[in-house]
Amino acid sequence: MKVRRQGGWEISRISRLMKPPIPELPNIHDSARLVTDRTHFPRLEHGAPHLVARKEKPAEYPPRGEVPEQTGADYKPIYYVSPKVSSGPPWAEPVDFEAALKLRAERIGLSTESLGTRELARLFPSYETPVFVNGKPHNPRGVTGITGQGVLGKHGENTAADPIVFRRWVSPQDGHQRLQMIAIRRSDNGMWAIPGGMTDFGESVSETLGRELREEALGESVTQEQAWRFDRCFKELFEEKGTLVYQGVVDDFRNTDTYWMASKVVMVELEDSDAERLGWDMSLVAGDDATQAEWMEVTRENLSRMNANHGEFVAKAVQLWQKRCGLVLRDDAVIGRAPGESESP
Ligand code: RP5
Repeated sequence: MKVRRQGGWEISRISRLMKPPIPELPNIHDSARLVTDRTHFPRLEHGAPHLVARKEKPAEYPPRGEVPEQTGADYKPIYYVSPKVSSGPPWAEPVDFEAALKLRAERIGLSTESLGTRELARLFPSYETPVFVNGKPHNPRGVTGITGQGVLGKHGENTAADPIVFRRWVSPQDGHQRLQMIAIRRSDNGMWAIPGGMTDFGESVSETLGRELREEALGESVTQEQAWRFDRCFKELFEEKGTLVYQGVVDDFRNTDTYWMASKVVMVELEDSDAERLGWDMSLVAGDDATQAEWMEVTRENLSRMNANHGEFVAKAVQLWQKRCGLVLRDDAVIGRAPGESESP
């Protein structure tokens, strides 16, 4: 019942009229919920040691050195810089730390003479408490068995933004209303992930959120003109309705002791009216460095298989979503009510 018009999708009035009615919501006990208000996320606490970045790695990295249990024990990290980075692509800083430092300092008009921790923190900003060893930024989540740039473009923290986009969807199979999210499959490690990406120089976080969402989950299906419209509308959507879920270091498989990923994670629930504003029928097409894009059900099982600590980002987003709408989510993505909760207006 969708009407495809040239250069874009349009949701027809008929498809809206034919939308299945919202089913009666089941009662969901605490024991069956994905998260409750009391669920903690220890790995999202700033400074907590990484798990993924100590055992996983891109195929081109050498094996990670052993990370000792106790601090002060013998530790021999392996140094690795990818040829993708050392060949000097526009997205990477010079591998030489002093050269990169000089470039950053020049950009903000800072002298490189006698740099203290305050100046270094300005030059190498971090979402977490910065750690400098001999004037160089170090991963605030501790050691990883690898030092050197790996495949990351920036010295110290490499900043990304992650958009969590939810929608409610009535399953034609069982008539339950379920929570879904936009997920992509990454081409580098084959894992399902939030469609996030690096913040370009001079770009605001809400711009990155919208642009990455469009590039990775709408792919080549949009014209240049539509791309501009999407980017503008998504940016507005995140600014108007977005809820901050997390801001800090990401437990990413590319991280090293001195180069690491961090992100600002923002959640938004997409309604039909938002899709209409975007002129979008909510269909997804993988693009950029994604091999698949899907509306994935927010189940415990799906979250446990996500890239980095994205499953925890989404679980925390669900916690905030529940508080906001007064509904609860079962661990198989079914939306319901806590027993004893009355119908919300
Ligand atoms: C993750 O890598 C972030 O959470 C974000 O989703 C992603 C950004 O890297 P690219 O997808 O741009 O490689 O750590």
